[in-house]
Amino acid sequence: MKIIGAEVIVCSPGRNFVTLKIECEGGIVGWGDATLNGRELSVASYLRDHVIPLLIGRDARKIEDTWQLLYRGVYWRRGPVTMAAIGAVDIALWDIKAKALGVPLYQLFGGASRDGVLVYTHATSTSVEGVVKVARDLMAKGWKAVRIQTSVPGLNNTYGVSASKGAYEPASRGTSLVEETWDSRPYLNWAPKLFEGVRAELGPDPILLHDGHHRLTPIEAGRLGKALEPYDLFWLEDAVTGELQSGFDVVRQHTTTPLALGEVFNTIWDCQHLVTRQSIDYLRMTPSHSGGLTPLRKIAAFCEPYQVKMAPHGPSDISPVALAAALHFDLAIHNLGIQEWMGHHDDTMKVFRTNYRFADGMLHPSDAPGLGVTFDEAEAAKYPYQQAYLPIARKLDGTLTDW
Ligand code: EZ4
Ligand code: CO
Repeated sequence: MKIIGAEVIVCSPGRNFVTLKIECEGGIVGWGDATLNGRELSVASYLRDHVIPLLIGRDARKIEDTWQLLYRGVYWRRGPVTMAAIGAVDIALWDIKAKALGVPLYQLFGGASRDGVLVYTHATSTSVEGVVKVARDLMAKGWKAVRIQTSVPGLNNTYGVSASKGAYEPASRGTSLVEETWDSRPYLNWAPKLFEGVRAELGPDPILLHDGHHRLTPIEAGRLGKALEPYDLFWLEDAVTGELQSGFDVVRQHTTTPLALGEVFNTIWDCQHLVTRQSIDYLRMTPSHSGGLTPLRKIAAFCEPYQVKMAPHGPSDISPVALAAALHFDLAIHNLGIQEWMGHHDDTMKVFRTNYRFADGMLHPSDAPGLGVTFDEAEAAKYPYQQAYLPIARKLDGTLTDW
């Protein structure tokens, strides 16, 4: 099963996506997702200029050896651009292998460990009343788990809240960077009141999550986790940046609120200390940004004895191809926590034809062979790439801080 062609397709149906198509002798096609929000073209170049020339003529069945070639065989390892590119190749090769064998991908990972994958989505608003209403509407549609984010009184324009109506979408088109403001004091005062208000309205049953988006210091995060304990969060995500791994040891000393981290990690080395020290509870690494399903399955196995559960990142900037890859992984591994599913723009869903299905708060990847997602190239051509950037954040005195 020789690889006879590979192509990178950049399109912008609602937002930018970088998609890899790999074609084999005999006509089987596999799809991979190489999207890196705000730096899309760098991954497209990495694939087109450096990776695809090495793929042509290789045996598509040799997934492990191809992964080692693209990771270990390059000398310059790791980093988001490299790992997103390798991830796209790896996902596409697993898609091809499962299609060649005529099975849904999860069957190659040991089969289903559960009936479906528990998913959470986002409820965002400017107020407690507003976010309660959004959460109630979601629960009426079957959702069992909801991430709660609101504006922070005293700060204009904060992560997680739409500037316009509709689903939250952080990237904005054009070259003028959106600036958000940040100050930990008003946030630390607000977050416990927010969750007190939400629990008072929604009661104890719904699974509630919250994302701090890397902005606190370890001691601030410890205080927040402690203050949120009465409201039974499923997790507090990205309380502190993951670069300071020992910072999570400090957070742990102060709170029993479960901690999630890792959406920006790309290799096992980013989480080694966190896992072995048991200083996080959920690891947010996802197949596309982590170099594919091959390394992510090894990372899940590494986490298992430490009782750290996998909870892949699933924002709208991860395409339906990588979401489907995550769902096959989630269904099969033993140590699954939860899967994020933010949903996609209607135009995105015209380009990516999916088979995954939602019922009772869970997603199932489908029993179609391979990933179960196809990419409509003619439709994609209607949505050319548009330059777009993620926002930046500044403190009240103008200092640039983590977004
Ligand atoms: O900010 O995917 O948990 N989800 C998130 C996302 C990230 C975006 C960045 O591209 O934190 O909203
Ligand atoms: Co996040």
